[in-house]
Amino acid sequence: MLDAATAESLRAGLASTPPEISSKYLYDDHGSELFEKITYLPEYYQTRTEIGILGERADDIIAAGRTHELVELGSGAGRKIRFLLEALVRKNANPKLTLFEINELFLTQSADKIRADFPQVEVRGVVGDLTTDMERVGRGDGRMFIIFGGTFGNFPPGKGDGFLKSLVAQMGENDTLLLGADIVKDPAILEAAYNDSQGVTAEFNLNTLNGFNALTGANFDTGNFEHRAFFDTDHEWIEMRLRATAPNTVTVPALDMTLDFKPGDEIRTEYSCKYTRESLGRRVAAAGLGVDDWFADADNRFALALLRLRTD
Ligand code: AVJ
Repeated sequence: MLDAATAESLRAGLASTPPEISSKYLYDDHGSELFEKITYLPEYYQTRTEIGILGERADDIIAAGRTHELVELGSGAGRKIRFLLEALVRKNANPKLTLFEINELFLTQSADKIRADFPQVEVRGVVGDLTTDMERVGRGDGRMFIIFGGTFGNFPPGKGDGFLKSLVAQMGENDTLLLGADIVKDPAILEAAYNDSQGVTAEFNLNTLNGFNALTGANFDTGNFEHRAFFDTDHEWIEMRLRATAPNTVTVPALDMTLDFKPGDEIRTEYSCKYTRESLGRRVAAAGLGVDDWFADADNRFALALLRLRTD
């Protein structure tokens, strides 16, 4: 059964214009596999660009942060943190790593692998949800909190500020936040990254409906919808939507709702915000953060922004 808070937020999403299903439902097991596949697509430059930056600049990033401890928020498959760990070990007598992750099994596996490969690093695992349990990481000094990838881009302005503030509440003046940011660029390049020629992103997007069905007992038929992704130049974000291709009615038992779709009706499934150094600065200012350093690739496609608490 659905808990009341989840049901309420699903209902509110569906009642908005256009109706919305949160992008977190993209990442069931199948969706996570599809996203992994996306990261290797020729059009999807983000992951390989970020890894390239880490490969070239890890030592500079650790030096700029004056970092003793890494705190990875939402530890992924662990490909990326290793570059920073290697740099930390080169610079530091007592290197530490905290992994903060919602999935306990995943956390234990990642932590064990890192302990085996980096015996000199003190590794700590913390189980929690980024949006509600941030205080579990506790306080420290010279910590670098890290959110890799374009994950932060999923929070359009106004959403995700609570999460940022709860993170800032754990940060001291010598701590930093390293935030992955996809850079605003030629819309053709951006749109190609979300409309790949192999159709993997389309399958990933449509899979939202399977996740939604599993969660709510709804009967969405993915055959009645098609993938759509476009760059909104005013807001500087990519939106993914699902567009009805045939008239259809969906019942949602857990929400006690019936949804009617005409051809052309759309559901929003994801925002992916794009930034410049300046626009990211404006975005995080309300949470009390400022951009202290900016590590971008030579083609200015992707950046790792180093943020600190603002002192002014
Ligand atoms: C995982 C949020 C970084 O926004 O680019 C990939 C998700 N969506 N293709 C992104 C995604 C469509 C991705 N993030």
